[in-house]
Amino acid sequence: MTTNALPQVLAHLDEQTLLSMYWMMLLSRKVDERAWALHRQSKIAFHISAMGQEATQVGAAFAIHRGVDYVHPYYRDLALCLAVGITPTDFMMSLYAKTGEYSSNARQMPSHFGAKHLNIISGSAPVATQVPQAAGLAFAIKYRQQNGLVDRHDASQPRLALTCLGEGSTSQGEWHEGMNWAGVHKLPFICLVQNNAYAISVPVESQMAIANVADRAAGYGIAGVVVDGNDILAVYAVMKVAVERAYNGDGATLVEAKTYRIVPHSSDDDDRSYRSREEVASWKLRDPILRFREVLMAEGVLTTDAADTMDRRARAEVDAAQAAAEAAPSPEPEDALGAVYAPLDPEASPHEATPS
Ligand SMILES: Cc1ncc(C[n+]2csc(CCOP(=O)(O)OP(=O)(O)O)c2C)c(N)n1
Ligand SMILES: [Mg+2]
Repeated sequence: MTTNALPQVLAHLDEQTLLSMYWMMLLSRKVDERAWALHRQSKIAFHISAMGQEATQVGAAFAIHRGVDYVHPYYRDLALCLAVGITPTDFMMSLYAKTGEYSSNARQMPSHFGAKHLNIISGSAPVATQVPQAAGLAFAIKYRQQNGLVDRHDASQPRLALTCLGEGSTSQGEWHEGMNWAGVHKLPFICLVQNNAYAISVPVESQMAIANVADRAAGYGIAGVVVDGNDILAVYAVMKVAVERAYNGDGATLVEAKTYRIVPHSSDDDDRSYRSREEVASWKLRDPILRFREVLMAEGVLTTDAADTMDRRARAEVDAAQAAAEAAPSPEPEDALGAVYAPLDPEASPHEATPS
């Protein structure tokens, strides 16, 4: 899908929503840029980036019912998770591993997003393990709705599970198991593959013998679609169709967003060893944020002044988030000996248990 979908999608989205989408992409980029700088200043130990993939992630987030649908993200989903409700301060607290950090009280590595109040499920480091877990969640959603089981939310409310991973991770067995399960049980499930052309140093051509990950959808009996992942409105449109399919009980969708990460794999990678500077530069020209900015300006939704103001606001938010994280206390060494997970209330039902 290309920007041919533009008039239709624009008609669907009011100006405020379009500006919110732009804001989320911008905020994610500013948080991301600061994280790289903090790493190079030796203030934080590690960062893994969403830069270049903001259109895919924010487009997807705006298509789902945020906070109600389950999201089982992967490590690169900074923009997706910010759009769902994680704050820049939350993320900075993870980078600095400070006491009170939102996802695990600083026990997880940063970018292992997990927030119960937002229905963001915490993942583990082995790639693709989130896929069968998310398919299992989708199975639970369907089972509980079919059996009228009362949930935290109204059981009659349509709901789905969304998971994300990179194209390289679709070589893992877990991915196939999860996709097959979603197909067999016709689950309210969306798998968003963010195809950024590399799995660390391994180019996609060395990863698979076919052109599109989405072509495999037929093998699982589910819908598959390829979309330009640098075009936020195209991603939003494709995701909306997938969301409606899930809500209507018509089964799962495999969405493949073709995109590119414009920075190294992580703060510990040197991408000069496996890709040319010319290639990276050519993709920077297709930066999804600049592209969306041009669309919004052409449509009269955004002016240069308004864009500059948003830029300054995003920087100020990042400054405040960094200051808050730096001011927060670090864990005591003996905290490492405590419980890995928050203690659960033994009186609560398995579905209602909340950390005490
Ligand atoms: C099972 C497993 N094998 C290897 C790794 C190391 N690893 C971390 S990220 C990554 C590359 C994944 O590439 P891709 O799925 O394309 O996602 P991208 O990072 O490009 O977004 C690898 C090999 C891992 N975390 N888990
Ligand atoms: Mg990749």
